[in-house]
Amino acid sequence: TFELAKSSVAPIPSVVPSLPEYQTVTETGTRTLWVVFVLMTIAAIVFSGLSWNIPIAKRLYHVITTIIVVTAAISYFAMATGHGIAYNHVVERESHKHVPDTTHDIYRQVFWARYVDWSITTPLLLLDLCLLAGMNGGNILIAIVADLIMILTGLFAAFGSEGTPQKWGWYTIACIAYLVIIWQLAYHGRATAQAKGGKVGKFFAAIGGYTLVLWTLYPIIWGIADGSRKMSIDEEIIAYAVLDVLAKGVFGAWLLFTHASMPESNVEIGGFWSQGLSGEG
Ligand code: RET
Repeated sequence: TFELAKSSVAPIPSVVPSLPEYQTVTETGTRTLWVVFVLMTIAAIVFSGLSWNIPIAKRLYHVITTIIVVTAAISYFAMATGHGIAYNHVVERESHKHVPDTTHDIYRQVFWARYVDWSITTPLLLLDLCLLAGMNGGNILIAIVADLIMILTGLFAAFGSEGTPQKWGWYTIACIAYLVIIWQLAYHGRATAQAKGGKVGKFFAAIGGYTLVLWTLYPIIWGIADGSRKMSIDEEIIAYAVLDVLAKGVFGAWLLFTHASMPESNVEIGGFWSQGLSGEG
């Protein structure tokens, strides 16, 4: 019987499978998410307050910019309370000399609530800039659709499997869409803004350049954090938090305060935008 028991013991595997690794948010990340929630809420109150003394027909930038920070506040509330987060299963291959290849399971959190936020807020940020430049409807539509393609293919990239074309394939498609946006703003936007006159041309070049620099940091952070997993979840949260405050809060304040002292930046409201508004200004 002793012999029987001995032979029924499973052989010890030559390669011990390693335990899965979970890459998750910690207290630092959660605290950061709450801070941004508060900042965006304050921005929403300030931006809507700024429209108080402004005739309804001239509030378009205020309306757009307030929706942007309200959306961000909602998305940060979701993420801070643990909503809008899913795990991406990454199978990492480890090859060592003299040892057979082993695989290592990694489960990394993807904050998909960001992409919901971005798919609402980035088209609106672009709308702010396109209206400031006085771009035509066709070019505005191209910029906004390219933006939606960029964000949604970026979401697919975030859930892409490594070792397949999914992750970096989607990332490449998103980057091409981003180039379309840059083309619309830097080429068509700049030209129409300059045609509108000195002040608007200069302001558009300044706020457009600021936007270009900030927006370009998003795919860089994405590549280091989500793409290559060289940043912890907390570091990723902090990087995006800083960028979001600059790209939404500081951008919005700059736009609304400058607009207040620059009548040339008024949107020439026509067609359906002004239905029922004439005479209220
Ligand atoms: C992703 C990954 C795929 C490649 C590219 C990206 C670009 C994202 C951008 C986001 C901008 C967000 C803003 C948020 C609001 O504050 C989706 C990261 C190109 C440009 C401005």
